Formats: sequence, C-alpha cells, structure tokens
Amino acid sequence: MNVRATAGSPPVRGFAVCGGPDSRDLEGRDLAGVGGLVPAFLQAGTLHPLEDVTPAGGPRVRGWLVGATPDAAATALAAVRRSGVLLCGELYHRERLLDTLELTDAELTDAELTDADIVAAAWQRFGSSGLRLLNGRFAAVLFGTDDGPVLITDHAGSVPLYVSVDGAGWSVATEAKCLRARSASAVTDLAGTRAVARTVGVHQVRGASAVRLRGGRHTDVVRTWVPPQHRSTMAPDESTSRLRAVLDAAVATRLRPQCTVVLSGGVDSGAVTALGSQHQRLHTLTMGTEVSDEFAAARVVAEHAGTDHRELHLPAADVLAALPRTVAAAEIVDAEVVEYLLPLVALMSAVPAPATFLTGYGADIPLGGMHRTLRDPIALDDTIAAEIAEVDVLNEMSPVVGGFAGHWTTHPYWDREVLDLLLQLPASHKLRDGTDKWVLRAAVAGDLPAATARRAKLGVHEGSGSQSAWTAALRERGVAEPDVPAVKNAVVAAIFDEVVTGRRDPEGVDLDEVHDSVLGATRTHQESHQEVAAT
Ligand code: IOT
Ligand code: MG
Repeated sequence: MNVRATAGSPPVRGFAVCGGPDSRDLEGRDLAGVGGLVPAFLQAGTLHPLEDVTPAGGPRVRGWLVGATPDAAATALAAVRRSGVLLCGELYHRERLLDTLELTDAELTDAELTDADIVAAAWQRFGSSGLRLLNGRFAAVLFGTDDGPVLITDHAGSVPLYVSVDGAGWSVATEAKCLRARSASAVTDLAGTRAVARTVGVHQVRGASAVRLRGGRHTDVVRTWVPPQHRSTMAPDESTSRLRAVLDAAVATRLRPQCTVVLSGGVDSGAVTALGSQHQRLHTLTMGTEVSDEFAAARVVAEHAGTDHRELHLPAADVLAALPRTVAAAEIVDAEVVEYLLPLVALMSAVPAPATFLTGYGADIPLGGMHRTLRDPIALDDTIAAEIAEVDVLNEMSPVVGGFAGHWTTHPYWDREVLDLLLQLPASHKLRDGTDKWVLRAAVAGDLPAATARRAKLGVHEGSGSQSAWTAALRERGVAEPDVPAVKNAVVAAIFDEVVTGRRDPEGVDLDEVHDSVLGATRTHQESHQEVAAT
C-alpha cells in the first residue's frame, strides 16, 4: 500500500535487513528463508528493496525498508549509501544536537542532512558516546564498522528493534513478525537483548542501547541512558516552571504542519494541546462509544485552546474488533496494556492517512497517575521506581500502533528531557496537597481551564468503554468475574501466536473464534482436571 507522507514526517517507517558470512545470492524480491527475513510488515507504506548498501569490504547486506512515500524511500536509501545508517523514526531538538556535534559549515549546508546522516555524524565524531547525545524516537542500524552492524535504540525503546542470529548470519527488523529464526542454529543468548516469548530465536534489543554484533555470536553493549535514580531537592515552584519549559520544548520539536492531538480532555493530553496551540493552530480529535465518552471534557480544552476539533463516534463493537490489529501492531502479550491501546488503534483506523498524532500517552508512568489511590508519597515513589525499572522497551509506543494505517505518532511525555525531569522530582511534588500529578497540574494551570487542570484521571480504556465492552463480551460467554483478567491474557496470547508468530493478517482473525477456542481449551482443561480429581 502506498501512502502520501505529511510534510516533515519521518521517511522510514520500518525495515528488515540481513547480512553475514553466508548471505547467499538473492534472486528477485523474495528473501524468504534467506537470512531469516520475511517482509511481513504491518506498517503501511512503500515497500522498497534495500540493495547495494553493503559497506565497503563488508559482508553483504540486503533487505527491505518501508518508506512513507516512494520519494521518502529513495531518500532513505541514498542516506544509507552515503552514511551507512538506516534509521526508522526521527530525532528531536535537532538544532541543539547539531550545535553539540559542531559540524563544519560544508556538512551543515548539505541539503541531504537527514536524521540518519546526523546519527552517522554523531558516531564518527564521538563513537558510541555520540549515541548518548541522541534524543529521539527511533531504531537504527549502523553498517560499515569492521566486523558487524551496531543496533541502536532510543532511550525508551519506543521503536522496537528485533534481532535474530544464527550460523548463516544476522537479521534485524522493526517488527518481530519479519524475522524467521531457523531454530536449529539460532543463538539463544544475546547480550543487550531479551528473548521474545512465543517466538523461536527472536530477541528484542533493549531500550537505550547500542548493541554491536561481532562475528555473529558475540555482542558489545553500550548503554546510552539510564533512568535517574536520585531525587532532586528543587523547590516546588521551580519544578513547575522547569516542567512547563521542557514539556513546551518537547511539544514544539514534535509539531508538524497539520498535526493532530488525540485529546481525552484530561490534563495530560490537555497540556499537550494547550502548549502546542501557542505555537500553531492544531487539530484535536476525541473518540467515544455508546458505552462511554469524554466529549464534554475534551470540548472544554478544544474551545479554550482554539483548536480545530472533531469528535469521533465509534461503536464499542468496532473498538473491540480492533484487538487482533492492536496485538499485531504492538507485538505484546499484556492484556492490560492492549486494553489501553485498543481505543487508540480503533481511532487511528478510522482516520484517513496520513496524519501525525501527538498524544499524552505515558505521562502516568513517571507521574504515578495510574496509582491515584495511593496516598503515601513514599509508597508512590517506590512504585514509580519499580515500574520504571521494569520498562526497558515500550512497545505500547511502537510507531506501528498508528503506522498500520499510514499514520505517525509521537509522545511528548517520553521526550528524554521531560522524562529525566519527571523522574528526578520528589514524590512530594507528584502527590501534594492531596492532589495527584500535582506538578503537571500546577505547571499548566495558566494554560488550561481550571476544571481541566484539576480533572481526575480517567483511563482511556475506561473513558472509551473498551474495557467494559470486552468484559461484558466474556461475561456473556459465561466467564466468571474473577477469571476475566486471566482469560483476557489468554486471548491476547492466542492472537499473538496467530498474528506475530504465525504472521497471519490480523484482519483475517475472527475474535469470536479466538474466544471460542480459548474458552473451549480452558473448559476442556478444567473438565479434564475435574475428571482426574474424580478418579
Ligand atoms: P490515558 O492516560 O487515559 O490515555 C493515554 C492518551 O491517549 C491520552 O493522553 C490521550 O492522548 C489519548 N486518549 C485517551 N483517551 C482518548 C479519547 N477518548 N480520545 C482521544 N484520545 C484519547 C493508560 C491510560 O490510562 O491512558 N496509559 C498510561 C499508563 C501506561 C502504563 N504502561 C506501562 N506501565 N507499561 C499512560 O501513562 O498513558
Ligand atoms: Mg493519561
């Protein structure tokens, strides 16, 4: 499928590449079985073969990239040839990065200075420390080093990057479903990565990492960011003014012509809308179903910020039907997170491509927003620290969530500088005067209507009714209330096996059939247990 790119949106939306000592000659475009690659992208765009990008003297590299447009694909291919870097996604705060890199005037005036070229320049200038300068939303492969490619992720691992290594060579892709491990010789232990459950030999590169593959089986790992463990003693009013400044910069660096904020009417997306609207006129979009909506709250923000606002009414059944697409896009098996994403996937499916979306997603992780009932700052700080320690990739922010429909998404709260600040703040600034997420509410109090700045959190899965609609569907099938979370996880795992491991088109997966087979299997299992117990 070809889609037209929004001006300024990232040229590369996905890639799959392979190389190694035993990369055989390839005929035509079918790479199946060679280097373990299958161009099975869910990411929409122009599929473009990657040929003749082999670094001088290096082993052969072949594969595919998904360009936003045919022109974008050609631009990206030229960048790989020029700089040896294949990059999916984008860098932020580019001007400051360029200042730090101190490129020559000749380098700077090069009209072809893409983000891939900038990553290459950072590497050439400072080696792996140069990679520590990058604040962006990207996954990249750097070719042309002596003995193997370097696999690079952003600080949050927000663009997933998968790798598989076997005797024949290595393969790397932005979607796990594109890798085909040949189990017999697949390497099972790769430093800097973690095995992807329910696949054979597929590993995901950790976030904030640069992993250099050496001679196939060995890796060198450089960590490019760690979440701050300390807490600052800055005064509350300094926290709020600094937060407003870094969030404003994070929003500003993400704005593109005609971009849209997905707006719930809560303080997170409300703040993005209010700050962004001070730079340019924005579009805002709110979705709701017959079960639940947040239209009134969103309208208050949109009117205050003067956005071009739309409401999207979707049947709850359509939101639920987006389950296979959601699992295929995020490539995760955690049903709770899948439920957060469902309404957003349904929304993005209903919008004509291409659009660039800014979200308020992720604010609740460093602010502890999902724990608004915790009233003790010490417990809150421990909870936030524990949750952040667990996050080493954030597939829920994968560009494929939106990219399947030709859109680009970006999440200002997980800008590296916003995250650095939020994580450093003492919990007493997050829970203050009995108010949750106090520092954010205070930071944007002057930018938002008072009611929005104060508004209590309503999760996207609650505000859109997607959670209750799925629960109701399972209850109708006789699932007991306490079993609902486990059944949801089993359903998501079964879908994962189909659409990721089995590489099936999610549009062909019938949710009723999955429910039947999961519940049938559970019932058979329970019955056989009962029989065993009876004998
Ligand atoms: P929530 O914070 O409600 O929503 C995330 C974003 O989705 C919002 O900021 C907004 O941009 C968009 N959104 C939500 N509802 C709508 C709507 N009705 N119409 C249009 N856009 C909408 C869960 C949650 O409750 O989302 N996300 C948390 C926690 C993630 C936890 N993950 C983890 N620990 N790995 C978050 O931080 O966003
Ligand atoms: Mg939120």
